Amino acid sequence: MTANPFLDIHPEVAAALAAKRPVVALESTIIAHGMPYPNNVATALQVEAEVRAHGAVPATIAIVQGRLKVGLSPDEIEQLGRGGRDVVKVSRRDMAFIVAAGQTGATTVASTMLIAAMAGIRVFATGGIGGVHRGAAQSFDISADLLELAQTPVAVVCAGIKSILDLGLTLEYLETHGVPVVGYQTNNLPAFYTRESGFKVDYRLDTPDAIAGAMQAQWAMGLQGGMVVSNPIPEAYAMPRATIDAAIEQALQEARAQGVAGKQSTPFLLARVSEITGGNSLASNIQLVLNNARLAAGIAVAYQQRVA
Ligand code: PSU
Ligand code: MN
Repeated sequence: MTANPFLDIHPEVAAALAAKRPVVALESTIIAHGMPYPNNVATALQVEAEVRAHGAVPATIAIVQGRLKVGLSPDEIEQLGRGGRDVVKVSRRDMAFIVAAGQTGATTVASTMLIAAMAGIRVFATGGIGGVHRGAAQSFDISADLLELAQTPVAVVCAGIKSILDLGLTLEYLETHGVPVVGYQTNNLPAFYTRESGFKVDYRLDTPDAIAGAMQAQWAMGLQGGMVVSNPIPEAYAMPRATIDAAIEQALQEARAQGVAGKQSTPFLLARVSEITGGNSLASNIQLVLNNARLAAGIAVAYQQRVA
């Protein structure tokens, strides 16, 4: 790989990568835009601890003063969390401009994957990925996360696809672009707060090593994209489908009424759903991210054993 003049890999992460030890990438839009302060900061630190407890080194990714940071200090996480919605949300198309201006930004799944791949990290844990929005036939609102999954070799562990999105269209889009959707110990596509969505995954795999085996095969034969690893929320934290569906309907209606579009649309919907459902959804959100961090660490460990 050619040296990237904008990449700053934290010494601990760099040492792990050099020694071929497992590393898990983590995103920062979930910190700045996905949860309220101070829960966002506490959760981000807990997620890092969970990755460590399961044998991998965490690398939380963001852009800080124009640098692509792979691995943040607790102070940097605090800044992103405190900044909240004032922090710029950076997807692939925004990266060059934020870097050139020396600004700070929170990275989405798309830009986190991209920066992880630049650093040589293959496994990434988050809460939910972006997708095809409801009404996309009119709005054309399709997350850049999906096209990143089509071209960047990182496995993204998530709790499925939040039903603010059109799950059926998201699956069709992923299929078109050659992105596999794996279910961890399930045939059902989870929908973030719920363990089932009514849709199926493409492949059920029951162990971290089986997932690592698919990753190894995909990349060893030169296929370029990533994969979605969907991990259902633990039963004890799953939410009643009706509660979530009602909140999502209300949030979608408000978004339409206010003409919310473009990059504002996902953060608006996420914030409104969490405000409408209150503390319950926050607790669920935190638990599913921790659950994904554990699985991602297990996959990273298994993958490194295979490629070592
Ligand atoms: N979905 C969630 N929680 C999130 C996001 C999506 O359930 O925090 C964030 C992720 O950072 C994701 C981004 O990459 O929103 C997608 O935004 P957009 O739809 O504008 O691409
Ligand atoms: Mn969008």
